Amino acid sequence: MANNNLDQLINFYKLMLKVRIFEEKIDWLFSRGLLGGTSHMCIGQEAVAAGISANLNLDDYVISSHRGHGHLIAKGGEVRKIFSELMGKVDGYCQGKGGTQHLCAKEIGFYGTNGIVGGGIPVATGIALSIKLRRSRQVAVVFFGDGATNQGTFHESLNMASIWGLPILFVCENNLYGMSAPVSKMTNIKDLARRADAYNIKSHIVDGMDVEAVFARSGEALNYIRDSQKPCFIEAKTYRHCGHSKSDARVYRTKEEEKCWREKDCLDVLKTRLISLGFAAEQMDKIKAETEQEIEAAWKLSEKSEDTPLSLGLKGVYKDG
Ligand SMILES: Cc1ncc(C[n+]2csc(CCOP(=O)(O)OP(=O)(O)O)c2C)c(N)n1
Ligand SMILES: [Mg+2]
Repeated sequence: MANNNLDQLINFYKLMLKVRIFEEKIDWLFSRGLLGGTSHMCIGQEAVAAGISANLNLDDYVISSHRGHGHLIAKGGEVRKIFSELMGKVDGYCQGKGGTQHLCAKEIGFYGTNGIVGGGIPVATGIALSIKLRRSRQVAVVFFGDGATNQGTFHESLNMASIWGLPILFVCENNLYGMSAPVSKMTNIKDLARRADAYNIKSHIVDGMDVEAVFARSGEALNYIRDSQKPCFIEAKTYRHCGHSKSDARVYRTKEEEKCWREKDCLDVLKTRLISLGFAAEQMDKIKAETEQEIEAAWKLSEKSEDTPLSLGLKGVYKDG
């Protein structure tokens, strides 16, 4: 991205902040017992969804994982409808019947968060096959974690995408852990992008804390996919600052490690960049205050909306996982 593309950077800042403040609100609601069940936050990983989605058209497809609020908001999802879904309200994306792990918004090309680790990968591969059969220039983008690359679905899908030449971008958000299991103990390779080599799929490794780098690399990858009708793979090195899900004391990692990644936080990296380009800190504070108001207003609206019949959201029947 050209250094002077300030508007694009400001848009990234607004979007990433929106995702973060939305999830902080969810966290707060859980802590007050105002929201039941569980949720998987992407706090720390916002730059991956933001950078990639900025290269997508409305009719391109995004298929997500269990950690999908950021993917949906970046594809144009409405915060009010996500709140409503989590609250078990009729105004939610799935009329309040699905919750956080079954968010779906076909009208904006978002084909679902997914509670099954690796479950979205074959769905995305099927969608990519349909794109190919329809001879359109759309692409399917699927987000999944490091843990998902040990699932059979991952390997089967990469193989099919490669032999059939499917227009799909596989995005591995390597946040170093699958629940409490460090990636270094779960695989014997340093870079998960190497797994794409086994299927002769082109791959890139990108700093997932740097939205500009994610945007540039994924733009290149998506052009390659649209032009060559071949799949591509991105490994984004990232980190979730929060626990795996609602109740996680994070005993499997050190405070020093967490601090080290906090210092590389994607929003802070972007703020520093904006300041270096002459964007005033006061302007950023103003954007933050406006975003907080926007999230609060969305929450209030969804709170007022009607409970869906058979609503599970508020009753907290889901267990952590
Ligand atoms: C097939 C399957 N196995 C196990 C689980 C339980 N589970 C939920 S999330 C998770 C860890 C996934 O790790 P990763 O793919 O790295 O994604 P991250 O949570 O780090 O975003 C596990 C094991 C599940 N939901 N589905
Ligand atoms: Mg992980």
